[in-house]
Amino acid sequence: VTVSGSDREAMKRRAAIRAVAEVESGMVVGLGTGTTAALAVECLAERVAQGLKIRGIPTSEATAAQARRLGVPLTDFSAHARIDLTIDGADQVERGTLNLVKGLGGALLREKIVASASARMIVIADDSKLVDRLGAQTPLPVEITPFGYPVTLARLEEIGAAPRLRRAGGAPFTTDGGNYIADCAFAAVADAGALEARLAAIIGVVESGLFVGLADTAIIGHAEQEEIIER
Ligand code: A5P
Repeated sequence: VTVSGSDREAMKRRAAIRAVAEVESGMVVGLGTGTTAALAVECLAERVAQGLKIRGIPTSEATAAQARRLGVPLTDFSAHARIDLTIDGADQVERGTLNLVKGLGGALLREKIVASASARMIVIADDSKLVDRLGAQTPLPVEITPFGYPVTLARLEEIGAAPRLRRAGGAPFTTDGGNYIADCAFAAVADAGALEARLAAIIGVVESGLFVGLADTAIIGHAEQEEIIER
């Protein structure tokens, strides 16, 4: 069965609409990054135009720009240290645990800080992202410092990560935080928590795109309906 781009878009939108229905007036809302999260920001903007009173904390400059354009009020961690609800996409969602791979969009560091500061995180995705076991479907993005990056890539290689420095038009891709991304190939990830700890222990690694125990709810858009999975 082939799924057209517009079908996939409809699945993402279905998940986004359902997630935004969870937002209540007075909330501080974490705003994710990527094409799916952008649909949630669109839905949220519609509700704000109808009188919903919220403030958003964006996970990227791109999302901040979208929110400003659509009239979603923004705040930051110096004004609000806690987020009530974050809605974000993912590259892989593991069915049993709701552990995630994130970062193909390059925003994993801010996304992880926002998710970790949230009372609740809802991950939204079309059903191509739902997997039984995190693994080789996509690379695992790892944010690394530009300084000494060849050393850090070699250390990633030592733990079997098969890293590739992400590039954009010839030069290394640079994150909002001014760092680089190593896209790491892994086979099936048996113990996401252990792998996350191994990656975090490498000097030069800023953060990995493994999100372990951060998502509380997954809303998966299928062709005909949405599926809600609680952790
Ligand atoms: C951004 O850094 C990523 O973590 C995104 O959440 C992820 O790439 C999903 O993006 P799409 O919704 O565009 O697939």
